[in-house]
Amino acid sequence: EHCKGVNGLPKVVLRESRGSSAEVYLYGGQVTSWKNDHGEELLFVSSKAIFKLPKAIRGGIPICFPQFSNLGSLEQHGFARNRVWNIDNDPASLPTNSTSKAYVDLILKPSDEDLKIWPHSFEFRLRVALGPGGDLMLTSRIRNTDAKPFSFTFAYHTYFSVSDISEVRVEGLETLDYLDNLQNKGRFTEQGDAITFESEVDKIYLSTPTKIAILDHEKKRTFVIRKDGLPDAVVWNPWDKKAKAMADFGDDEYKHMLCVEPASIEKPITLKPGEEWKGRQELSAVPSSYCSGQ
Ligand code: TA6
Repeated sequence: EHCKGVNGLPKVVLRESRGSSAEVYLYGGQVTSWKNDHGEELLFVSSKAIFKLPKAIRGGIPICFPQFSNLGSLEQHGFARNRVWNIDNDPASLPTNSTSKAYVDLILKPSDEDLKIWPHSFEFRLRVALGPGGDLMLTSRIRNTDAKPFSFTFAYHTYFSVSDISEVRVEGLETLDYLDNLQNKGRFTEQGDAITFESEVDKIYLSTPTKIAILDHEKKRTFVIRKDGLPDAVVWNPWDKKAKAMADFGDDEYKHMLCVEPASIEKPITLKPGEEWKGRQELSAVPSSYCSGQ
């Protein structure tokens, strides 16, 4: 269903037969809600989020393209999340092999202004789909429609809603190397057991597995991320000081969110003319018997 959201911004609401739902704003192609079949909201969006171009919406799943963070000359996280996308009515452009009926295809192409700051023409097709069990699937297909190669970095900057960050564990990143944004992007190696959170974290884990789990003790719930074409994963929580410094983020909200972001950062993706790259993330939320301190 195509309708109007905050500030009259166009959005699409997806509903799956068993009751799960998702909302995608055409603004930024950004998912801002993913609810399970009990109507529980699984993504974090700040109560102070600004739904007004050109600011990115604080929460949900901002798409970082063609540049992650400040790793280049563009604005922070690139311009894709600050542009209005269109609904892609040319289904022929994407295989309809998706099992779910509840999906929307969006497309972004560079404007003349965009080409001035990033002189590469591309077609970015995003499919957001709800699976039969309420899983949320994002598939990005980026095609080089230019006459010369280009390279880019990419992330699904996913904000998960958690009950209490001090009782959350992340499994799947143990012993991996990471670049620490809080230590001049220096390279370190992660400890041998699950990651827990006591202070600000901003790490780019390298060559990560397909599956990463986020365990929420209080909710007895585990988020499972399955990814494809995205070798890295960013883990970010601003904690109290950085939270206070963000106008579009409540002072205490860091306690109830965690970003785990499937990404391709360490090795930028290069596309020759006509080539297409595909990057997928599939999110599920399953009951888990995790008890903290295990
Ligand atoms: O993903 C982590 C990060 O790069 C942090 O360094 C922090 O800047 C965060 O993204 C949020 O960036 P934003 O531009 O959305 O405020």
